Parts: sequence; C-alpha cells; structure tokens
Amino acid sequence: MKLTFRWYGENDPVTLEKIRQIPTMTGIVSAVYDVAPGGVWSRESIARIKELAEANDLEFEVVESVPVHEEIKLGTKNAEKLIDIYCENVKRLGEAGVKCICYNFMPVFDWLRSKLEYKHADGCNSLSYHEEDLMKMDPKKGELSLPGWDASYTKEQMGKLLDDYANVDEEKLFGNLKIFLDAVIPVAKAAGVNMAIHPDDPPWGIFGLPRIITGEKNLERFLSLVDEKENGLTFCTGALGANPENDMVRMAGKFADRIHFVHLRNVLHLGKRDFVEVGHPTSCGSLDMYGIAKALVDGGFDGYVRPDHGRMIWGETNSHYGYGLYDRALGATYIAGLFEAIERSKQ
Ligand SMILES: [Mn+2]
Repeated sequence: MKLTFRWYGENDPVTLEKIRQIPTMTGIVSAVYDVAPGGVWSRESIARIKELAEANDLEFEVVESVPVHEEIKLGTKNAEKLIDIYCENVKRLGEAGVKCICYNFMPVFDWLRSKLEYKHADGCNSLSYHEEDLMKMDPKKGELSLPGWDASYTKEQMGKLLDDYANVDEEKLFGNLKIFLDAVIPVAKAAGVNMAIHPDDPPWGIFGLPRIITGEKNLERFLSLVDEKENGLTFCTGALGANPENDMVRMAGKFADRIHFVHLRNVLHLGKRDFVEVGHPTSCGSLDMYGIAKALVDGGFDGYVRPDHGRMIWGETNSHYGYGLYDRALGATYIAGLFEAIERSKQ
C-alpha cells in the first residue's frame, strides 16, 4: 500500500511542504486544473507537477481526475474525437510516470451534498447529504442552489444538458462507457497506466439522471465490460458506503485485485438516503474501516490509498470543502496504523 494525499496545485493552502511532513506519506494525487474537459494537457504542465512533488520527496503517480467530457457520456457525434483526446492525455501521463488515473462517469453532477457545513456536537463541521433537501430543488427551473456547485452551466445550458440526458438511460450509459473503455484501456495498457473509475457519489440516481457505478452488481458488470487489469476501480468507501445496502467489506474483498486506488473515509448513516461525513476511524461512523482494510490486504490489494474528505476541525477553513489539512492528516495516520497492524499480523 502506498499512502497518498490529494493536492490541488500551487494555489492549494495545503502545501507540498506540509504534506511531506505527514508520516509515511509517499506521494500526491493531483491534476492539471487549468484545462477544461476535452482539452489536451500540456507536457509542461504535467512535468511541473512532478517536479514540484519530487522537490518535496513526494511521488506523482496518481492523477485525480482526468474528467470525461459530457459528450462522451452522452454518446454524441463528437464523442469519438473527444475519446481520442482523452487517450492522448492517458499516453502523456504514462510517459510522465503516472501509474493510476482516477475518473468518473457521472452525468452532469459530480459529487452532490446538500450541506457543506453540517455542525457536529463537538464543534467541528463536515459535508452532509439529506435527500429531502435535494428533492426540493428542480435544476430545470433554475432553483439549483447546491452547495459546492460552481455554476459552471447557465440555467439554459443546464436545461439543455438535462434534456439531452432524457434519452440516456442506464443501459445507454453503460453502452457509452463501453465505447469509452474499448478505446482507452488498450492505450492505458501500453502506457503502463491503470484506469480506476470512481463510484457515483452518492451511489443512486438524482434529478432523473442515470447513475451506474453504484454497487456490487453494477461494479461486476463494469469490470466485465473490458476484463483487463487496467480496467479497474477507485474504491471510495465514503461514496459506495453512503448506501447502507452496500456491503463494503464483502466488496473490498471481492474486487481487491481490480482495485488500484482507495479513498478510505467513513460516513454515518442518518437514514436510508441521508448521511454525514465523519472522522476516518470505524467507531466514528457506520463503516467497518478495519474490516474493509483487512479484506483489501487479504485479497492482495497493492495500490494507492488516500484519506478522503475530512471534517473541518481546530478552526480550519478551506474553499475546497473536505480538503483541509488537519483531519485528513489524522485520517492518513489512522490509515497507516490500520495497514501496518493488518500487514504485520500476517507475517
Ligand atoms: Mn472519493
């Protein structure tokens, strides 16, 4: 297991100098942030991240994310051209020493939460999701005031995009994903890169949009679309684990050899479709973090792990909600301890 930490680039207040001081940290997870989806990442921008990381004794082997353009998910006539550009980015990243690329295939919305600063009894705050609050909004009527949603679309663009997706059900989305994988996986293989799809967060359909990377059955189907090691998973415990019906320990064991990247984070279920993000340890939430880590190790997992969203503690603030330093660093040392104990107990 290699412990890694997400870094949002040179404007991130959580600097590389701070990240390198977290015990047992081996590398960063980052991306080129100034190119829109569908654009080619310059070799200079990629090399710059690697250079800065290495100057701080950190590796740059994991990219999160190379975003997939909406037209690829929709399967429009531009999809083929956009997939070619995606392949070019995979090739360039492989050449620069990147070994794992995290991406997702969620229509329109990336992660969704209804609160950014859910207040906990101990005074900290974190992201939370309450289905009822979300259901009150209608994105087509421009009533979308989602926290963290950067309004990258105007009301008109959003309406058009949602209309475009009206003809894309789960089957169609799976089909478009297969077209994408059929082109990208051979390129990734040649470039020495493992592709690792991130599950939908939360793992169920929202606003009538299809979501397919949601649970055990669909993950199995996803892996069989292209049955190669390079077609793998980012096992985000907080995303998949938001659904109480997902048996996270079982899935960690079952898919261990196709999991290349793990986001280890705990959530506390407040209802069937309501949850709040909590501290990483098992006792803080609803997920068996020890059981998940043990199932991964027992299943032969040998990839990258990073702490995921942290709470905001000790008065810290950050415009990237969930990506402060303090609670993620606590999560990192907890993860390092879990893995050390599990691995040592097997010797
Ligand atoms: Mn995640």
